[in-house]
Amino acid sequence: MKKVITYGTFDLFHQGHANLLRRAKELGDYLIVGVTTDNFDIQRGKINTHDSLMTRIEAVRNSGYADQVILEEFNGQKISDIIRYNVDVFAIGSDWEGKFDYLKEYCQVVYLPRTEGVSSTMLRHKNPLRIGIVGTGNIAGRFADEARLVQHIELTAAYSTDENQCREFCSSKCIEVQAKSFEDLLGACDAVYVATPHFTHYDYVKRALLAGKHVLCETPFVLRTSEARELLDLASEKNLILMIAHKTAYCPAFSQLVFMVKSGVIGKVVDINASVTTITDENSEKMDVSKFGGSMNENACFPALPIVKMLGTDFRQINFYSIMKNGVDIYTKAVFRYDSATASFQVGLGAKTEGNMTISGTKGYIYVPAPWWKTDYFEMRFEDQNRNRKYFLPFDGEGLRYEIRDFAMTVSMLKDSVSSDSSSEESVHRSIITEDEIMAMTRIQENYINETNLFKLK
Ligand code: C2G
Repeated sequence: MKKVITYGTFDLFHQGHANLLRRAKELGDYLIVGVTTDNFDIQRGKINTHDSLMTRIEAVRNSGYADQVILEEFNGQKISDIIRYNVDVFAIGSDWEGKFDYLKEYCQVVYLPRTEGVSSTMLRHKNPLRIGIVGTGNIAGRFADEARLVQHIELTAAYSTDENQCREFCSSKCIEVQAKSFEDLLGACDAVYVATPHFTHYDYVKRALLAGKHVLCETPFVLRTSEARELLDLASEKNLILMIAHKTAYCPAFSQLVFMVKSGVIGKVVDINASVTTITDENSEKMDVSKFGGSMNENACFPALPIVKMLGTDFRQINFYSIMKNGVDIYTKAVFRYDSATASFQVGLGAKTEGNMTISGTKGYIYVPAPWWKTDYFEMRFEDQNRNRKYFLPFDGEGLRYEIRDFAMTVSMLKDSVSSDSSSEESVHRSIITEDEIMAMTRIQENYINETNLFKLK
């Protein structure tokens, strides 16, 4: 029996995929199809997949050409599969011409003609999510660059109160509409990315939601729990997505770390410590007391995330110890008391610490080296060092592509659920950062602003 193998993502399964599988099957008697896992696609830089792995497998099965479907999970697996399944022919589309010649040592390699005029990319481009950006500073620039890598979205407009900065932004990032007002911006998009100074977030987010736009809001979201509650309720009432652009939450390694801790690999968590410090120019707006500057307002949302994710939102007390200068905290240490755990973090704009994170448990601990908020690697450590493990996951570029992808996917899932069941009043969508977690993180900020258990040091 002549065995043929081929691989692919098979996203939004189309005629090109079907033709490829038919031609591959015609090369032998038995066809094995390797479908890429989401993790493998992320690792090889393909972050725009629309369909879930199960949907993609189903589509390959339904084509009727595959005798066996396997998963492709890592680089180099093709060699191992060819040997393991005793494969005679490796087939792939001609867009890969020459790329898999190294497999000729193991079997025959055939590049099959690619079907012109159809591709998953084209299908994904059909109805892109049109995003408008408000605030055109540094973070918006990084966002625009990374958004290019996520294919089912389009940056259609930008708005800033600084007209010159906005003009330059639109021209350098190839954004067509330089909106004259925020209302103009709302008219040119389906969703808004809010990247303005944090004390303006509440107002922009509220106006965007009232206009029926989905929102991705930079961190810190808002500084008052009443504002957070109102905006979350407004989004749910209007059946819109409101997501926080906390890049750490969406990066693959951080998610894996959280799931591992929750599954009990280090036992019960007894303590978490994390720090984020950046030495900042004293004249920067980030140090301006009238603009809610300072280390806590600027940076606390980063270490607050792992604490509320892994210890929960029910902290009993937080003590803050701040070193002040010109009315803002240049360094703050926060110490949390939970019913049966402690946590602490250090944030600074005028002092530097090691930016690592340690999660301590009753069986072992997890260590994430600096900068832990851009997690791509962590270690699980035990008393018996033979059990220690290192985990490496992708974190490409600025890491914003993961949150942008998640936002686009969440909005598209919401749209799908609404169109498939127009009678349902509220559609189901999941969010990586839950409402409770958003409220708890805002409560931490609010406690600080209210000076609850705040000890100001000289
Ligand atoms: N294909 C085709 N015609 C198209 C589109 C795709 O013949 N119009 C072929 C591709 O050449 C590939 C297969 O369909 O052989 C699956 O394509 P993708 O889903 O885009 O997967 P790809 O990223 O090419 O994965 O390990 C993974 C493989 O290396 C290839």
